Amino acid sequence: MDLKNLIWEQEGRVAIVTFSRPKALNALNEETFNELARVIDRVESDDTVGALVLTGAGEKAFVAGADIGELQALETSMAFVAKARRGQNLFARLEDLSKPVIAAINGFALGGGLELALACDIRFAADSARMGLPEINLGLIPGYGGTQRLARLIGEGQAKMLIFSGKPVTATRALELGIVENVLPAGELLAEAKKLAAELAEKAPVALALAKRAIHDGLATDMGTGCSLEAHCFSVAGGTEDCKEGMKAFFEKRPAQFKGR
Ligand code: CO8
Repeated sequence: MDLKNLIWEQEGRVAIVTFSRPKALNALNEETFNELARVIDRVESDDTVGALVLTGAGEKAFVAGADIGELQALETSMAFVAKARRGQNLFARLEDLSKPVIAAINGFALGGGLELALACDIRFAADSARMGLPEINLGLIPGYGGTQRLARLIGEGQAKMLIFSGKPVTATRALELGIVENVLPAGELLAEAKKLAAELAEKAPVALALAKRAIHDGLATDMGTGCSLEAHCFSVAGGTEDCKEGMKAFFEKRPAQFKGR
């Protein structure tokens, strides 16, 4: 792909996309958003991609937030709203991808950078990483879904601690809080994220997409409606060729060969 601020690589069925804007610690400017939109389209439509890993270039930052220079240039409240909605819509599309997305947080994930990671399915962090929502220190609040996703993920009180104080937390604390699923030595982070992505990319794609749908949409509703959605997704998975293959392979004591239908 022809990209300036992102690097696209593919290893087998895993796409690895690296945020790379070294002069601004990989901060998200409009150009990066446009490129991320193209990456999301590609991942959704490309059958050779089964999982996506997002990471940051260099050792210092995953993504240090929205580009503060661009925010400074906004003159009206409506311009702030438009920018927030654009980011929210893009991160919603990322979250909505039918394929698993893993954030490999290699350094600072601040503001929009943490909000980006929160829109991923699974977060691995380097032991040296720092995460936070420091917008309050700019006289702002998180605007790319952070107030909503963080509170849902770690609870209202802990989310308020992070958002009100603006203080970043260490990777170990992020693990305790449930912001990340795993903390690894920096040198092993990407390899471990890619390893998990490769494993997930071999699962039955329709079942994986349906599990993701049931979890996401279920969390947005009550238990009864969620269970009803689960039963529906379960029945769709049960009608796939991959389901027949999975059960046949079980009794034949061999690995299943999934085809995505
Ligand atoms: N935007 C633009 N440039 C940045 C950003 C950023 N978010 N972060 C770092 N940079 C630049 C610095 O200006 C600096 O540039 P230069 O070398 O030209 O001076 C370069 O990157 C290196 O940064 P530092 O010299 O500051 O490096 P340090 O090691 O001293 O500090 C930090 C590293 C702690 C990560 C520090 O750079 C920092 O605090 N960065 C800003 C973090 C931040 O506040 N992020 C939140 C931004 S706001 C946001 O994300 C809102 C999201 C919702 C928007 C909704 C739309 C309205």
